[in-house]
Amino acid sequence: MNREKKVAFITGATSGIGQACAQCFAEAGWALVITGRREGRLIEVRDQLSVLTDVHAVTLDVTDDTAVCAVVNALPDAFSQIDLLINNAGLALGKGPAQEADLVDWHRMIDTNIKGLVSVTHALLPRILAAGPGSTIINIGSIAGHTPYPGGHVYGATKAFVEQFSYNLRCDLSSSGVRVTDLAPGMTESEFTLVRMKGDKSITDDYYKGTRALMPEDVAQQALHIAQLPPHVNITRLEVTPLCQQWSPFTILRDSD
Ligand code: NDP
Ligand code: 8X3
Repeated sequence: MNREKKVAFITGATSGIGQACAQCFAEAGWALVITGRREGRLIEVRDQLSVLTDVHAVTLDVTDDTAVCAVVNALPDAFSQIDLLINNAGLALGKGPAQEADLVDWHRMIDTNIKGLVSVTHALLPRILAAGPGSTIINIGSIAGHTPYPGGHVYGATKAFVEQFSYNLRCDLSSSGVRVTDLAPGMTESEFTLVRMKGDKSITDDYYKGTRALMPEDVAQQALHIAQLPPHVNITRLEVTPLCQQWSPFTILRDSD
């Protein structure tokens, strides 16, 4: 492997935004560590991208902090210095009101979107610092971390954590030259809604029908832009939405409703 290549470590690279980031950074000449739980998908992505760059693919459930440490400790030498971490693995589960939500779903979102992201960051920080000035952490947040909506309850709250954690990390890391960004997309057409709706394809299709949502590649392009900026430039938060996604007026509940 050419050691001159920068290395990007991407969680959740088996579909959607993570997979698009893997493709985009491979095309830009970065070496990749790609992870995700679905081994078959991961191998497919690795095989597609290996023609473009050096790829180390390893199955990883980010909620398993022992596995996170094991994967990081076992990184091959050529991939051991991490210039970019994209903390992308995440999910929403359910979109009904809080009072009808399943506690198991709430815990899974917290375990994945908060605890998983924190575990991966903690395990990789020494290697990101070793990569030196200009290295970058991109945390995939969401507009849901900023804008409340019915059914957003724990999902939105996990993304608010991602935003604040990103800012606080930036405070501690900037003197080392490490940049941190909360990249916060809006509606992006991926497997996200299928997962959120527990495999209900008709709800998923209806959700995207008649829209021109962001595609995962649109978000990946933003990640590449952030990572390739000069080392003194830190995008703190980048919110990106499709043009078709718009704010609404406040809902006013009236006695007659
Ligand atoms: P996808 O469902 O297409 O991708 C999610 C990825 O996360 C998959 O690769 C999945 O891999 C991985 N993942 C989920 N749980 C775990 C886990 N426990 N351990 C490891 N990997 C896991 O959705 P998106 O690409 O849209 O979502 C990516 C990120 O973007 C998420 O953090 C999401 O919250 C965020 N986001 C999405 C938006 C959207 O509208 N789609 C908008 C704003 C933010 P596998 O199942 O193989 O483990
Ligand atoms: C997902 C974006 O608008 O579905 O993070 O909550 S949204």
